[in-house]
Amino acid sequence: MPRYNNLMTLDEFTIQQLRLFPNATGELSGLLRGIGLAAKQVNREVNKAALADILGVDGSINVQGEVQKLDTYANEVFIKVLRSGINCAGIVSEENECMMLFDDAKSNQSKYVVLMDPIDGSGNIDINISIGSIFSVYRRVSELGKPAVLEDFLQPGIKQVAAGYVIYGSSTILVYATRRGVNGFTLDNSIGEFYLSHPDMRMPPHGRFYSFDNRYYNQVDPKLKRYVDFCISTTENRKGPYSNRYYGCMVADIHRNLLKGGIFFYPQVEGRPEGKLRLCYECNPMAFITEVAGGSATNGRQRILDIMPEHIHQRTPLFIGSKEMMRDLEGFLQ
Ligand code: AHM
Ligand code: MG
Repeated sequence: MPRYNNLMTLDEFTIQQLRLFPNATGELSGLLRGIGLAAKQVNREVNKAALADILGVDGSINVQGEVQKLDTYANEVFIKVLRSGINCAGIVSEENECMMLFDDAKSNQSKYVVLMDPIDGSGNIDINISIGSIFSVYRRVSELGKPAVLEDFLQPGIKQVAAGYVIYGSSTILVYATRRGVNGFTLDNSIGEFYLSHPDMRMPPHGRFYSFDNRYYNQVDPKLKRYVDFCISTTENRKGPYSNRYYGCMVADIHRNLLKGGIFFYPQVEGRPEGKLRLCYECNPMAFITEVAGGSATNGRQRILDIMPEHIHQRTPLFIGSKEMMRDLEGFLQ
């Protein structure tokens, strides 16, 4: 008998969580089930990408620039699954300039909206290196029964009800956080189920990895340069320099740091005064997961989760990771 016969599926886990709240409606469980289903479909295409002619660019441009075929495919899959369910009033996606409202009687009754980056690390698709999907769930502030409004999506990250990511790596893992904790589920491809494999994830307070694209070293604030110098030096209370790991996929870098401890940063650089990463569907969900797991995340001056977003595709510098490493960094940035 497989030893994981006793393990819980994603569905069983969310339903178990539901039982803890007598007034819960099951909407969040339904939403997570939908996201899990979309992730499995994306995973299937990722696994046969070269065979399914899904590598390369699709010819269109999104708010970031060139779009890969898999970006488009994943975006369509997540939209279809969320639209056909009854637990989501609308979405914001990196791939669509405007919010998308599911304006039908059932969807207008649902209390949640979702923001997502269907594929994070798109540059890795063609070279068979880890990529991810990121999602963020908010309770609407607008009246139920009517279509969602922009304000439902423009809430500070601290208001997230749940946030998560999927990493399509050597195995496919879905990690999601609520205020109660962070849990990871590994996809068993043979039966197409996510099983709880990483219960109650806690980020080590210190680690040995720093993730930063060194090509920007000469473009960043001198204070941050000194921190990078610190990362690669030997100090009294630390045996040796940190290892540099930068996958070009924030999900993969932060997933590793969550498990092993580490720090990731994408600061402001020349020509990118606000950095590259998007506040609402990249930084906020990763900051929420990291904080619930015991780490922290800032833009260099302010906690990411406290930023009041002004527009849905807003960018922000991001510094995120293990608590003690973030404390060291903040000492340099002061
Ligand atoms: P994407 O959503 O278009 O893939 O962009 C986000 C990605 C992050 O995952 C990654 O950390 C960063 O862009 C890499 O950018 P760069 O090549 O500038 O280092
Ligand atoms: Mg993307």
